Amino acid sequence: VEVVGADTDPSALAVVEQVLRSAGTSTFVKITDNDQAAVDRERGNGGLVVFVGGPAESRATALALAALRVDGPEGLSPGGYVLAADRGVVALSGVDTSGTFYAAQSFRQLFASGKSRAFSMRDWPAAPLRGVIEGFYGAPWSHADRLAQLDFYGRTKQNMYVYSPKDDPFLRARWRDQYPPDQLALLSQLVSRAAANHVEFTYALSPGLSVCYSSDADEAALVAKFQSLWDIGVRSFAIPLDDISYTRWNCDADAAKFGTGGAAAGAAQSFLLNRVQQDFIATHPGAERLQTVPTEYYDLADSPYKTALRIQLDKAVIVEWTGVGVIAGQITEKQARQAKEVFGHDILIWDNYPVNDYITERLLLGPYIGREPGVAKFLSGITANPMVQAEASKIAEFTSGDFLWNPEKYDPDEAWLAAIADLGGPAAPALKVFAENNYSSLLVRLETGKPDLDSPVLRPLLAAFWAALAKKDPWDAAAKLDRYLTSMAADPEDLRRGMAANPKFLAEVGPWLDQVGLYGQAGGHAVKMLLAQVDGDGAKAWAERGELVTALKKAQAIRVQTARGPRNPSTCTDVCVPFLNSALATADRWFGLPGIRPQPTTSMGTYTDNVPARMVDGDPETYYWSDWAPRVGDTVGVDLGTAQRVSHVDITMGKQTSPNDFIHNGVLEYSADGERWTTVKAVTEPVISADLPDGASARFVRLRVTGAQGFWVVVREFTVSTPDS
Ligand code: LOG
Repeated sequence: VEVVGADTDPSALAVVEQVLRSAGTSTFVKITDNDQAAVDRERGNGGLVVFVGGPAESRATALALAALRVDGPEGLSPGGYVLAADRGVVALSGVDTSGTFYAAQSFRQLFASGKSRAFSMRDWPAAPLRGVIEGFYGAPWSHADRLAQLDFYGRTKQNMYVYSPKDDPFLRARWRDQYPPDQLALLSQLVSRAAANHVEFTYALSPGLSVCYSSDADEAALVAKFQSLWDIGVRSFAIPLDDISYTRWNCDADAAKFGTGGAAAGAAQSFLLNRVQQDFIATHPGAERLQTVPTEYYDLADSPYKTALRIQLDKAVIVEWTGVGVIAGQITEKQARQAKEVFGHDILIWDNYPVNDYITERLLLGPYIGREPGVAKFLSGITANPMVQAEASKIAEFTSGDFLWNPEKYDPDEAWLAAIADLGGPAAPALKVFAENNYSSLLVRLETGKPDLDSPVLRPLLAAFWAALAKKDPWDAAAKLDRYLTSMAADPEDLRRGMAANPKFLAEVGPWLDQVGLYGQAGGHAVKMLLAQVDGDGAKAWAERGELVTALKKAQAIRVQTARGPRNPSTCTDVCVPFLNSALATADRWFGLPGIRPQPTTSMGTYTDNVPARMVDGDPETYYWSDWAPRVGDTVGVDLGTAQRVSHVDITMGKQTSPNDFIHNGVLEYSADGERWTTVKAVTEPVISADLPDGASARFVRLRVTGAQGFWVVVREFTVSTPDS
């Protein structure tokens, strides 16, 4: 039985009703709280009676709470609620309608856990603004993605979504243009869905690429655009000014009015924002506070620009800040307090996690870490900038949402497991294996001061295996390792079967999933190959070696299309490929095969998919291609894994269609430890063949650039020979 007030939040009721109906044990009855006779009758029937509504929504709920001797939610911060149950009565009461909605979400969670003791809880969020900013570069989320996200925010008690995809033309490139009606209709659906989930939909317009700050026409265009969104129900607005130039004006009028330099830019931006504040926000009762992202959003150093904002920008405007660094490894309470001071405004954090637009070959599926509790408590809140992959972003979003609600009690590992369970459902074990191998990020654990590395479960298993192998007793360790590698190998099938109800997720992660499977397969063969050698079974070891190489090649041939071009996905980063290479090197020594399996090294970037691995693949047709002309000091070379005797180096650079793409002025050098280098000779030609001194021992061999050049660098092969090869 559900007892509701005339003003009880409909979204809260929908959640409660879904829970009660899905329980399916008895019939569901809904009665209004002014029908006291019905309430008494139903209570007499002995069924479960659920009262829903805060003090302003339902009088009966307040009476039910009083009967349970539980205080109401009065005085809790916004979004707070009381949830109590005893002897067949449950009462859900929010300090506001959002609070009642969150009480319903907690009711859902507790009901699912099956616990039925009497209890009462008082719960409220630490951070006022908790949510997500769709603020990345690359393909914007789809409409269906966004609807699913908004429902997800409601379920995880997050209350903010900022609509700010960088590559939506109507937000940046063509910001002045009004939306065509069909697009406005879609936005209108998002706004309603946000409201149903108690999520504030913030519309963010980024005029900075072409705006004339002093222009009346541009201000009018901004306000007109905002008005068109106001008309479909948007009540929260932002004007982000990140990733634009502030040393170059878009119009002469700005130069004349504001002058030049950082202070002028701060003055110009304040001028425009203040006008929008006065002409739009202040004239629209019910509008939320205006938000902006300053052009200097990534540090705490005071500057003429920040000084101008601090003094001239209307205090009502909320300023977003990414922490120290665009991707802040850690954000401390002290930094949060400094940000408030140096920007002189209330601060909302734009947190660049799990965004992957700067590393499109990676998925960031690890937990949210590295932010001190004070960051959530003393600022306006946090919006996390997610990945292009919307469904896959939910893992990190679940954890940041958890942090924002109760940062003092936040445990990233526990939150992460809950996130995996929430997204994976019955397939949670398979999702866990997948996420474990897409785990590392640039964020830094508060407790250890270190970033999480990838593959946290596989890594120790590998270390134990190598140690056991060295002692010639690898069997136990091998069995444990093999079990995990088998779960990786089975992951593509397990996850595709187990999460078939979420085809969007599977489509997003497909190439990464296939790679995890292939690394699992290759790893299994590596273990069997090494064990066969311990057993003295050369034929079996050789067969396993073949399978290993085949799986590894397949893994490295996978391509995913990204906004930065085709990429080979990077899963199990810095763990799987080094393991497989070491296994091959170990095996090949046993086989008495010549050659060393070197790892490529370079300080330069990669042009499209011409990855460094291609200069050590033995195939002169493929090559590594740098994505810029080298600077003095840039290097390219190989890492042999361990220091060993080396005798000769062959390097082929340039290619037919780019014959000048080689290092025109460099030195060839080698080192045993990567610290102290021995020069072999200066080089100026694309093809190099050099003997190394007798007795030379090296782990690293490289070319170091000694003169500036305009040409990029192609390295087809970089080969190091040992005396016995
Ligand atoms: C952009 C953002 C992008 C992110 C990560 C902000 C305020 N702006 O460097 O759109 O997703 O970095 O690449 C950014 O972070 N600029």
